[in-house]
Amino acid sequence: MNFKIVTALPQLLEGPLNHSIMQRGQDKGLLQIELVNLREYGLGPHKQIDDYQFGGGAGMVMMCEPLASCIEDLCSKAEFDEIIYLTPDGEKFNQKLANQLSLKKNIMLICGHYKGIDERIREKYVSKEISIGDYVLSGGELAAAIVVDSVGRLLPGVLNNETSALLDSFQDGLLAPPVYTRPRNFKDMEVPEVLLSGNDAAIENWRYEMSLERTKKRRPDILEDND
Ligand code: 6GU
Repeated sequence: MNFKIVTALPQLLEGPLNHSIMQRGQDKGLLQIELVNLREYGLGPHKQIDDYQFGGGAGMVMMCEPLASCIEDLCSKAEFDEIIYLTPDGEKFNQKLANQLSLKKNIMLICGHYKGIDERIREKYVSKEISIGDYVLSGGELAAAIVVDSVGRLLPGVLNNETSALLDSFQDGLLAPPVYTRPRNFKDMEVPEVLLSGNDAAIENWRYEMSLERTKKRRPDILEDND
């Protein structure tokens, strides 16, 4: 799977996407993540990419021409299944959307800054708009990193143990159960006995009950969404 991430601040994305599981996915050739510096498509000697907004008001808007030439350049080299703009007014990102995106081959992500991008770019090129939650970030880069991480780890072979993604919180509509490792006793707190029993059926049942209880208590909204 290929991600092209259009950004004026590629440095913001170099760290999060080039370590750990995302790095392993890239090393194994299962995942390609390419950062595309929008500045290279900027106008004039200063490579301008933003300008004051029509109608007045504080904050700059990312201009049409640099974005359009960047997007058209990328589209001339590959066919994109989705061109996604990261924006707080987009569709709320969740595990279901991550699962859907993990089935695609080529995805372009566009990161906005300042007041956002010119509306005409959204109309002409963008196929999907995603928000990662009800709060405002300074730009789309951190949101793009979240989308790429959550989608990338779902690709077969990226995680060591493929079943582990299937047991994640949200993947089956429930939060994940609590987990424990050594020591068995930590500051007088014991690991639940059932986990030491060797009884796989009992362990599976306990984990399910804990998931259910935790979901009812913390996120009753996702239980309702399942029906
Ligand atoms: Cl995708 N972008 C920005 N700038 N802020 C956000 C967001 C995205 N999702 C939530 N807040």
